[in-house]
Amino acid sequence: MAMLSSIFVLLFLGWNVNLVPASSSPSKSHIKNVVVLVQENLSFDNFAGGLTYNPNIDGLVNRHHCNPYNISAPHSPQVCGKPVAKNVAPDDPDHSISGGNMQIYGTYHPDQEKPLMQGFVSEQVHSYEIDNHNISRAAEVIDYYTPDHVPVFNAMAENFVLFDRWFAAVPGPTNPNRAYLTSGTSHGHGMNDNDFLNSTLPQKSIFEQLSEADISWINYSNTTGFLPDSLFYSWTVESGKNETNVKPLDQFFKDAKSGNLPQFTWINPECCSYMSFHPPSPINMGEGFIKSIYEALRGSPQWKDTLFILTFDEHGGFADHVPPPEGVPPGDRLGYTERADDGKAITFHFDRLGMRVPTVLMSPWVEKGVVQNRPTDQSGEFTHTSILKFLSHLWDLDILTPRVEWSSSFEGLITDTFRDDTPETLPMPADF
Ligand SMILES: *[C@@H]1O[C@H](CO)[C@@H](O)[C@H](O)[C@H]1NC(C)=O
Ligand SMILES: *[C@@H]1O[C@H](CO)[C@@H](O)[C@H](O)[C@H]1NC(C)=O
Ligand SMILES: *[C@@H]1O[C@H](CO)[C@@H](O)[C@H](O)[C@H]1NC(C)=O
Ligand SMILES: *[C@@H]1O[C@H](CO)[C@@H](O)[C@H](O)[C@H]1NC(C)=O
Ligand SMILES: *[C@@H]1O[C@H](CO)[C@@H](O)[C@H](O)[C@H]1NC(C)=O
Ligand SMILES: *[C@@H]1O[C@H](CO)[C@@H](O)[C@H](O)[C@H]1NC(C)=O
Ligand SMILES: CC(=O)N[C@H]1CO[C@H](CO)[C@@H](O)[C@@H]1O
Repeated sequence: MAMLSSIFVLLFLGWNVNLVPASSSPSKSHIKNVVVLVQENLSFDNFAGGLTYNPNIDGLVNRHHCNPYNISAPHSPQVCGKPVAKNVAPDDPDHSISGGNMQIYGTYHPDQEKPLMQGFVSEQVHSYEIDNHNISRAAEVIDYYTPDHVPVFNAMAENFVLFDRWFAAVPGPTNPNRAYLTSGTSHGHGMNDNDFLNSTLPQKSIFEQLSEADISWINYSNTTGFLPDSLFYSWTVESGKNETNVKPLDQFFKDAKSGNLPQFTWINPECCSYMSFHPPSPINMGEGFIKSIYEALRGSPQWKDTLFILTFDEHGGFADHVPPPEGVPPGDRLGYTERADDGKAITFHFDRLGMRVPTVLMSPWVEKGVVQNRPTDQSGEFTHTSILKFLSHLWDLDILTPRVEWSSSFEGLITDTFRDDTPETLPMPADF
């Protein structure tokens, strides 16, 4: 016991475990431009769980994370994560809300179950009807990458701030998470339904708030099958901003180069076949994409005022070992019902967060090599709506929803010291 606690103290003192100071208003003015890129569908353990530059990272390097092959069978073989994830994941895992229930709780209909994170493999076996002895195929949902697989992301994390306890907003798919990211609620949507395709979400978004406050924004988009996130909202179309404030991605590179990025840049990646990381996008093409965005910002005359936030919309069905927080305030009172694969209905009240996803803050105004776990001076957690909380403080905007209010801001991680050692270029993506 005594030995354990001294190990803990050593770990705690010896590494960059950051304490977020409560008040940091003088730092705010250093950031004039905020750039957000939300990539697709990978969990923290899958993408970042193999990073080794700081042993404090809450990943898989010092942990054996296993799931039973069949969670309903008493003596099922265990399937354990190994650092052998493939460049192209062949079987896109289930990431519906009901599938997420199975992954977290081991049942589609959680009641009093503990979130043991034991159902990822079983759900994968079920989704793909994987032959009863094909452990290596089933393991793809729990396998992970090493720094050699993801050198670009590794360099971003190592040079800036990595969050290892940042949760998606919804334990479900892309668009409900993207709606939480941009408006603090999905307005009762739990799947990628048609309302996301015809701009019918009625709630106030960050884009509307920024326009009201006369703060410039552009949604640069490379999407094909999905609308850019700003176009989820009816306001964006009714105000005519769909004509003026949604631009193709190529324009981002021109605007970065000429120093003409707006105060708020929102980037939608292509989805889902080459640059977004979404299966079957190759990991190394996604790495090439995030490298190109970083290097465009780093080379921009605006870099000195810029905060670049990279996150992932949701876990994409890939395994993680940290249970998502429960009992969290929803964005509003609207619930969502879907039918699980067993044919029975489940209703979700948006009162739990989604799985952990990798998130990095990059700026000349953040410290190098910080690994940020849970917030230490505030209640709440770091989650997608932490971005809205931060922006509300940065630009004096109203808090959009109770979920935003509950979320922790990260403005304490913005320092008063300008760094001139931020890398101009990042490594080349891996060939694997
Ligand atoms: C899992 O185990 C249960 C209970 O033994 C069994 O009914 C079910 O068919 C098994 N599922 C698979 C995919 O083998
Ligand atoms: C297991 O699945 C892989 C595809 O991921 C396949 O190539 C292999 O032949 C399968 N092995 C068995 C024993 O079925
Ligand atoms: C990742 O999630 C989406 C929605 O969750 C799902 O259709 C697909 O399996 C994945 N891609 C996208 C775009 O959502
Ligand atoms: C939204 O689009 C779907 C097709 O994607 C269509 O069936 C539906 O009528 C549309 N709804 C509105 C309000 O335009
Ligand atoms: C996506 O971006 C790439 C690189 O800038 C470009 O070549 C491609 O045309 C874009 N596609 C769309 C649909 O915007
Ligand atoms: C913007 O929305 C209006 C109203 O629906 C539509 O007429 C117009 O074509 C849209 N513009 C673009 C560029 O999508
Ligand atoms: C209004 C506008 O510029 N829309 C563009 C948004 O970006 C996509 C590419 O993702 C273009 O196809 C649209 O024309």
